[in-house]
Amino acid sequence: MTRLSRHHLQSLPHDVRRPSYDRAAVRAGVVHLGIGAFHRAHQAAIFEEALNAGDLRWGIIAASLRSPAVRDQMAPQDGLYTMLVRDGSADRAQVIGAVRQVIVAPEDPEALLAALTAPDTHIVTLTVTEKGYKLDPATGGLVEGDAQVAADLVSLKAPQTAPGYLVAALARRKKEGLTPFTAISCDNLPHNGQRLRGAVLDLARRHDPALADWIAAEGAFPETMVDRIVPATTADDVAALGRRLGVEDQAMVKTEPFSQWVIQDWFCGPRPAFGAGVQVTAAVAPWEEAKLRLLNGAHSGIAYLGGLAGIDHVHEVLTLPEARTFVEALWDEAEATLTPPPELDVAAYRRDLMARFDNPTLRHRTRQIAMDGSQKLPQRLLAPIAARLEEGQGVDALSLAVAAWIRWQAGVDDQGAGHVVDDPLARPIAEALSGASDSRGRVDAILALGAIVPPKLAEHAAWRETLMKWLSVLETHGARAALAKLRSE
Ligand code: CS2
Repeated sequence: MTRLSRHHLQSLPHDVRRPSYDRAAVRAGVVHLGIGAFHRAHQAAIFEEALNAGDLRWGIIAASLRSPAVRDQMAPQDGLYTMLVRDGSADRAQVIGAVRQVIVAPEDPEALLAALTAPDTHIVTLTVTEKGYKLDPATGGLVEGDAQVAADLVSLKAPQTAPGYLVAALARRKKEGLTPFTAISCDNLPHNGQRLRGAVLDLARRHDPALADWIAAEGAFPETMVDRIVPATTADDVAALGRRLGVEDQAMVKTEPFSQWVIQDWFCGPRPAFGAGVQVTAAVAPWEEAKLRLLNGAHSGIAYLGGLAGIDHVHEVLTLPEARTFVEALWDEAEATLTPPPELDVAAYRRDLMARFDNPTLRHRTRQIAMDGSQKLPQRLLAPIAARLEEGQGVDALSLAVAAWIRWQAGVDDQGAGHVVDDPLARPIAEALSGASDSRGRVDAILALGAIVPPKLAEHAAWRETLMKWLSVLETHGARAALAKLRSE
């Protein structure tokens, strides 16, 4: 089948929305690092609205820091792709034209540095995942033992990491008398702006203290909360869209109607007139914390317990009454640790979340969410557990989710089917677990790892027992029995 390209824009079915602006007149005001499906369904769709509204400064030059896969999907399509919004019954299709170019950074570091240094570039957005910031969770500084960090500490001629690219480009901007860009982290990390700023300043200071001072004084690193569920696209999705469009779109993304972006009001240059779904505000942290602990915390719990029960998709896990009770119990526990923003009606938010998880047409895989647990657990589950323990409150539902993550590390589900543990710490975790012979030993081994569970929490004797109790139920009776036990308690 022919690939989607600019030649097809006029002949697509009438109900497909497409760019209403002249793509040739667009300037690239945004450089994005880490062009995965999430960027294409979230920030790119938002900059597309600015373009559709006639402000042509907000085209995107995007980069992959690792593989050529997305460039190879998008380049033959003139950067065009379809965003399919699935509400559970009908689908809405929109072709997005905001992405002007995709650079594969390891192939052409100079091209990415040139884009970051261009006077037209006002905003740099990042979705490089939790691990892409190269920060040590314990110290908050750059991970010293990482080979790419080590390379960037020696030279920034061909940077290896996201902070490396930002520092190298900011050095050039300073030299050329340009202003910095606003660097916006769009990853699910608490205080993501502060973390990005910390990584950039740490690296800059080690190369040139004056550069670090300039970035600290002139740069902007707003905190953000990003929210939209974007499951990985499957071959079936591409085939079905091809039948609908009459052309093949290998870069399509599928997502839900909901989209939210809360951005701290801290820009050092121009920004678009953001429309619906974007809030620019002074305080992002309460939004971020509520979203991480309610949405993402429940997601991780559903992923590990559902995955162990051999269930492939989030909405299928939630057909089990005991899984719904678990999610509500986890939310009861997590909610009590929040100071939600005054505009957030938590009861309504929880209802809406359950409906979003129930969306049967999204087909969000439990295995996708199970990835990188070591990077996700601290902010999603361990932080609310620590807060509750400090108040002497129970933590059964949150701890069941953590125990399920430990159980997941064994690489087999309750039926004996194998899975790959996809996690940057998979090796040290496996090594730690290999010496343990029972549930207690496995809990002790994980708690001793340091890199994941904060020491103070790891030393909490009563919590250790709770974790042990749930891991033992999971290992002896399986995830469904554990969910039933939580329900009956
Ligand atoms: C998910 C998130 O994969 C995961 O870890 O929890 O990607 C989630 O879908 C988004 O944060 C929703 O905004």
